[in-house]
Amino acid sequence: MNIPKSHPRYYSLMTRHLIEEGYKKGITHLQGLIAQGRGEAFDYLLGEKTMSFAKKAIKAAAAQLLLAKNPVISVNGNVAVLCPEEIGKLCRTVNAKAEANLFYRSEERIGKIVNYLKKFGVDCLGRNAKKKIAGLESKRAIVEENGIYSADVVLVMLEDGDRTEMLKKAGKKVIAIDLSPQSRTAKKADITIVDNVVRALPLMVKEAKKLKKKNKKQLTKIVKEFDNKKNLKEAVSYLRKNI
Ligand code: PTJ
Repeated sequence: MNIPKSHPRYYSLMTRHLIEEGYKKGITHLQGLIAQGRGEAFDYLLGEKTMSFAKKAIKAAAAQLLLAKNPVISVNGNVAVLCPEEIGKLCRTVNAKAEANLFYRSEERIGKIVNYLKKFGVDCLGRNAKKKIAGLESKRAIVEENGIYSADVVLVMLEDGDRTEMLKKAGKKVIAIDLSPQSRTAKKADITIVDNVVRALPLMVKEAKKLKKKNKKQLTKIVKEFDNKKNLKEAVSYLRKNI
């Protein structure tokens, strides 16, 4: 469908079509369309803009990723089609791995995501997932030994559930991008970016490129000074005001 660029909600509509295409390609799960709608409702209240609380979290997240020894970007069916290029850029900037990890896991979908990301220069893990994250009942528990299993920092996007809690129990730092500041994932993560992945990821790449010039001490200070609870409160009160 041809959406005129002058449409006031052009970018939102284009995103919707990316998810639709993702579903037709067998990458995005049918439930991913519902998750997209849920996100859109929050994004509408945010004015479809990256707010100051998100910018603060993006800076802390970029610093945390640069400090990591084995950072991994977890990719689901929505994220794969929404921002494949930015996943590649972020992996290269912070020296991270990408791993396809799905709630509605099927080896067919994992393969499709890995092949799709290859077109964008991303060597995505996920096909050799033989390890399990302890305490997690869902198929998100199935991970690669060299990827999420041994990661010290994991970036999760667009999910609500108990994975963050279990990843933290396994000793990892978790960064989440979630339009809902009240989801379980948002509340449990160490750093939560309340923003749309399509805006947050490019900003994270930009921020990481800037922060690369800083030393370990300076990066640690940025992470330590960030207060996730306070930041989430700011996001909630902003959304309340906008209703
Ligand atoms: O691809 P799979 O098999 O792993 O399935 C993944 C889905 C997306 C179906 C699954 O993670 C899911 O159902 O997610 P939820 O529980 O609906 O949670 C999605 C969360 O992400 C909600 O809090 C939404 O507000 C938020 N969200 C939706 N779209 C975006 C988003 N956050 C950031 N950017 C978005 N574009």
